[in-house]
Amino acid sequence: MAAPDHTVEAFTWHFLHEINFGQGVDLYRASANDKYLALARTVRHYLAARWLVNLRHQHETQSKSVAYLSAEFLLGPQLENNLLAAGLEDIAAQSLANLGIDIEELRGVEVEPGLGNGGLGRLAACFIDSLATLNVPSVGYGIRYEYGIFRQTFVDGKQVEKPDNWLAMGSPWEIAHPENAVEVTFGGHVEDEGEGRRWVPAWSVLGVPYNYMVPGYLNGRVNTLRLWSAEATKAFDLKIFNAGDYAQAVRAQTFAENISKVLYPEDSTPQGKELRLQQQYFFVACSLRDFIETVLPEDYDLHRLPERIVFQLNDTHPVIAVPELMRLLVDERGWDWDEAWAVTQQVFAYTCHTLLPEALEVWSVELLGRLLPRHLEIIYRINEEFLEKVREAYPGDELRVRRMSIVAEQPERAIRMAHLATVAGHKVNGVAELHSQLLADKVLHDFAELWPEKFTNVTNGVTPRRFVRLANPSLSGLITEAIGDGWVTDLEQLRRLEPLAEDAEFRRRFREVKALNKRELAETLWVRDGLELAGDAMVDAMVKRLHEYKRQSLKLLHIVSLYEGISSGRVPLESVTPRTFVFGAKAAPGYVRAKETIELINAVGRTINEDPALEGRLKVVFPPNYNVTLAERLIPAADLSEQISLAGKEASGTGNMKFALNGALTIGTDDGANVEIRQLVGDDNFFLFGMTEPEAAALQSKGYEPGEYYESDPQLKAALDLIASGAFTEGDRGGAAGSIFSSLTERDRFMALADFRSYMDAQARVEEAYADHEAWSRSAVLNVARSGFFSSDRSIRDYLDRIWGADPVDHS
Ligand code: 26W
Repeated sequence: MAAPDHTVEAFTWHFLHEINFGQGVDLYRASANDKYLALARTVRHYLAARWLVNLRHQHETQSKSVAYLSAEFLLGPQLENNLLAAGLEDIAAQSLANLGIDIEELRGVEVEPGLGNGGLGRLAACFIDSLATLNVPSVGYGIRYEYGIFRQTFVDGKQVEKPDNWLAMGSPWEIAHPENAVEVTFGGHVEDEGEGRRWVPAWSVLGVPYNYMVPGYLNGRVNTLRLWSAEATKAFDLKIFNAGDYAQAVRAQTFAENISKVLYPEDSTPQGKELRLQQQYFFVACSLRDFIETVLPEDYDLHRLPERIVFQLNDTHPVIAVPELMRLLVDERGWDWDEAWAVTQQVFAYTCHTLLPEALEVWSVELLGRLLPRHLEIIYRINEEFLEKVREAYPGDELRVRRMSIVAEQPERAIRMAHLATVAGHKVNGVAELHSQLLADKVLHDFAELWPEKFTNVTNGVTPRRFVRLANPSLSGLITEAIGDGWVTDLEQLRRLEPLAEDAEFRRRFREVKALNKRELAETLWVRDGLELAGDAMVDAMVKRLHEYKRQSLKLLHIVSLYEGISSGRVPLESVTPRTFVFGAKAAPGYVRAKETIELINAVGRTINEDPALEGRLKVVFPPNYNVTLAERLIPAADLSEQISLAGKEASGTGNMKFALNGALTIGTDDGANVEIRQLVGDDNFFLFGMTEPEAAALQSKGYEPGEYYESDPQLKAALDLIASGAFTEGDRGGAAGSIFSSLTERDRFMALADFRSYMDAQARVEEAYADHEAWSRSAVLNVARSGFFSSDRSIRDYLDRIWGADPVDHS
């Protein structure tokens, strides 16, 4: 079935067909949602034809593909991206305009699938976009949460979470295939069977696949994202119902569906909840069975599995896939252990996304043994065989054996999922050079010493389609006019803009673009949240999850110190650069300190925004519910990008890359990918401050006394005392103000006070630099020109070269 013609007429025919026969309405009576769903399905028609061709070709050629296993995919709004990838933007706009419909309006109808928390989930979305654009046959496997990341609202400045019922209005980009449902079992016990073992599970659920198209950019490739939804094997027990116990009759159903009901909103501290482990095993078991039994030919010899697939583990969340594959090969296919282990090691690779010890998942043996008794046995065997090798390599070094063991004894017997992933994966990578170095030197040092060749780095990237071409059409136009549009799929071509940084006219037009984006952001924030943005002020943006290591508190100290300086008359108002501080941040619902920080930011913001003495020179704007849709509006309007985490804590960061590519200058520490951004854009075009990782580590081990910094720096003391005084919290010295004051002056785990002075000095350099618009925009243009490296296309090419080893690029 050929794709519809790329003409306004054909598009219109399909759209009206969907309005009448898809939505069952006449156009004149169609709701905005009807029109949006009809438009989405029309675009789907164009992509589906290619999808089928790809799937058929892949089946025929038996080509190797990449499976990206991730518990999160933060996809963002789909309509625009699919219109762009299919080359239908103008045709669609014209077709709808002919029918008196403004496509911009329909864009606003879409609810983005918030199936992720932050960096890790968004990276997965950028990666599947690049895999398709690079023509790599690949499939993303994940969970179709019925409720995504919570909707954040502010009540009196406090975060209040609302359920994200994103499917309520229908989801036109997915196609369900209940006929391919997979049964997944849990619980029960294990018994001997011949010389093998047999798992006798206690209960099961059905995994129903929902397929999403992942189109490459104008290359005719459409890959698949397969998200699993849990359903009851026995939906409804009529006998129990007829016996009158209605609730019991549907209990099995609700119990099963709970598994894919909601995304866990934590992004750093696992709660060790049983349902979370059920979610992880559920989507992994569905995905392995799906690939082996539906993608591979019937009688495929799994000894050759590594020729057909590599499973990339997106952090430890899917690592239960390792004992699952061993179980499928040994228990179900009767292989002996070693041949199964050899194949398992070849097909798995592990990407670590964190440095925080508390973010490394460990599952108690009690829970794992109860939910997945056979998998626990297999993990024990993997560990025994592994520790034997450790003892061979380091005879008598039992301390090392205990350190490296996959099974932790203290504080309780538990499975270290990062150790399991490192032992099983044929490659382990960090997500920025500094991060990968710290993984090898510290977090996984013993393993890097034992297997140095196993450890590598792949610095993160972002897709230029969504985060430049779509998010910043005016900048894209300016770039394409100057160097053509090859940059969209070859971002290093941006380098050709370098000479234009010296061109005053280009710089003027560049500033015009930034000003236009600011006006559009102001419009968006006004309509979305009733928030006012001063059109001509510097936009200083800090948008990321709320976490103490990211140090939103340090940003707050800068703002409070500026305010204290002005209110105390120490700083003449006219000397302060008009600046709008824009925040975007969700806090994990159980993370009290993070929620207090949000509350205090809003309290300080209200005080500053309502203080007439400031004449609007300083403003704090904190739109609720920061998500991909808002990021696309906000990032192109920013002048200054805040990347101020304590060195050695942010694995990479990807927001930092998006800001640099959209012509914002970075103020940041030498942490994560900031280091590589600074190296590429040049020291003169980056506001570096703060301790390096070794300096921070040295201060930590020497013994860090935040109180000393509080006492010795009058500006810092004044700012902290102002917070503690209750000046921003209607005189309330307790609550958020009190606890943040004491946590910073007594513990300050992420050393915000130690970096305060250096940060303030860097901010003074920012003010000075911003006063020279020509110099600032020259730097901004150089940031764009020199950030091509941070394309997720380059990251995927690195994975192909360094980890996946093969060149599964499909040249069809
Ligand atoms: C609750 C368990 C948990 C623990 C860690 C959930 C999610 C995580 C993620 C690994 C946290 C995360 O998103 N890490 C971020 O990953 C990005 C993509 O590589 C990096 O750019 C960020 O630096 C890192 O914080």
